[in-house]
Amino acid sequence: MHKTVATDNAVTAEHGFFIVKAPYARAVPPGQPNSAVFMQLQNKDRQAHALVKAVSQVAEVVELHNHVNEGGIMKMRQVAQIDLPAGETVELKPGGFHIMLIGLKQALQPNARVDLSLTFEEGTTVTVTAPIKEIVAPMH
Ligand SMILES: [Cu+2]
Repeated sequence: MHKTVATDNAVTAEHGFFIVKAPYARAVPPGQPNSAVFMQLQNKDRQAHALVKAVSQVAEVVELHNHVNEGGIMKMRQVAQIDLPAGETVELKPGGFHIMLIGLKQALQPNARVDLSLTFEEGTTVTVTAPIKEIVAPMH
């Protein structure tokens, strides 16, 4: 069972233990190869889970990323999974965890949408539609 509802400009998708709140993709001009998607991931279960995979038609490759501080410089790196502690909400945001879109097949223009499917370690897949927004922050 999967449902998607739009409330207050924040699209929410829910499936099994997982609620995806307020997903959005970063707008990028034509010719820009990469972008990122952010959201809040809530784990309703009493056990820890993890996001292990994301897929989207808009990019050649989709990776899970985090930012790490290396000698005072923030660098992003791929991670195998994004841990979701029991009962908690983890925020994917600029400068932290994000879903990286690499090799965009199309420009991501404000007010359009990106469809994304998220797969969790126990097998659940949640389909999310993320509005595209302009973001001022310098990092993915
Ligand atoms: Cu990244």
